[in-house]
Amino acid sequence: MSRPAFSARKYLRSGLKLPFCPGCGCYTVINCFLRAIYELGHDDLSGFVFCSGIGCAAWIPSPYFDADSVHTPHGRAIPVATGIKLARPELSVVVFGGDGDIAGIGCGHLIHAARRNADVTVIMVNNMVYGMTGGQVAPTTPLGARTTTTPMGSFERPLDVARVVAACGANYSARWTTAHREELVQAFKRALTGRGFRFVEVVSQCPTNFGRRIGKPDAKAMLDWFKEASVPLEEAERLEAEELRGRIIVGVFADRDEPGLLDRLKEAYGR
Ligand SMILES: Cc1ncc(C[n+]2csc(CCOP(=O)(O)OP(=O)(O)O)c2C)c(N)n1
Ligand code: SF4
Ligand SMILES: [Mg+2]
Repeated sequence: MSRPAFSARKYLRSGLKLPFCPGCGCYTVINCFLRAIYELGHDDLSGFVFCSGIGCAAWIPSPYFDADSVHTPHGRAIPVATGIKLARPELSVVVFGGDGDIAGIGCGHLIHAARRNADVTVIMVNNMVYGMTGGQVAPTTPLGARTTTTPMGSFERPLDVARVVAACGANYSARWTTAHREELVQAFKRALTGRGFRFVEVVSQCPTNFGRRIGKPDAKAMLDWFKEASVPLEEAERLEAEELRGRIIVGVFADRDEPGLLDRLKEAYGR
């Protein structure tokens, strides 16, 4: 008997309505992630544990995925996920979080989990602001962008999160946008297999609390911007810093198969 066609509903709890605003990029993240799960041959989410902190993106897995999940305090999902993986190595542990959660308040955990090559997958939805709390400036806000707390434009340079994670020693780090659906599915599939720390940054639209303040009031305007601004990593490496201003560098920043934290522990303690 052939396998039924992909349906995201199959992996979601019935009777619950997703909480995101119309046009939010979180819908695309969910769809691409569940498609990756399907394409990897999983007919349900048994064998997975999802971990998330606080923020709109942190609501992606729980309670909506029909799976075991944990909510942690803001920024603390990665250490909790690492602990789950160490206690139950047979489970696949996946963190979902926003840019504020993962690269702001939780940045120390991110860096050290990447350094340790902890055997978890982290999906960071980068909407460039603190979306849930109204659109305040975040460590990922583009230079000059208007937010509620930078009405004259952000005067700080954004953190290049996927590059930092790669530099810290993670086995896999990639960045795509919600306008790159097929690339996202492939990146999620890669991140869900193998060992060590695997990180996918998804540049995503928040029309409600960011787009409308920068003259891109709906999902289409934001997706058009992502398409125009994206530049593949290989091409970006040939461009000058000034030419890269305002561009979104997409691609794979690290893809290796070094021993993960579990392998290192086994090596050190013999079990
Ligand atoms: C310790 C702590 N500090 C601050 C907050 C308030 N808070 C809730 S969500 C949030 C921002 C979330 O931003 P991000 O992680 O980017 O997620 P988004 O909503 O943009 O998806 C903040 C600061 C909190 N809940 N806990
Ligand atoms: S506030 Fe922004 S990130 Fe949050 S659900 Fe609405 S569109 Fe999405
Ligand atoms: Mg955010």
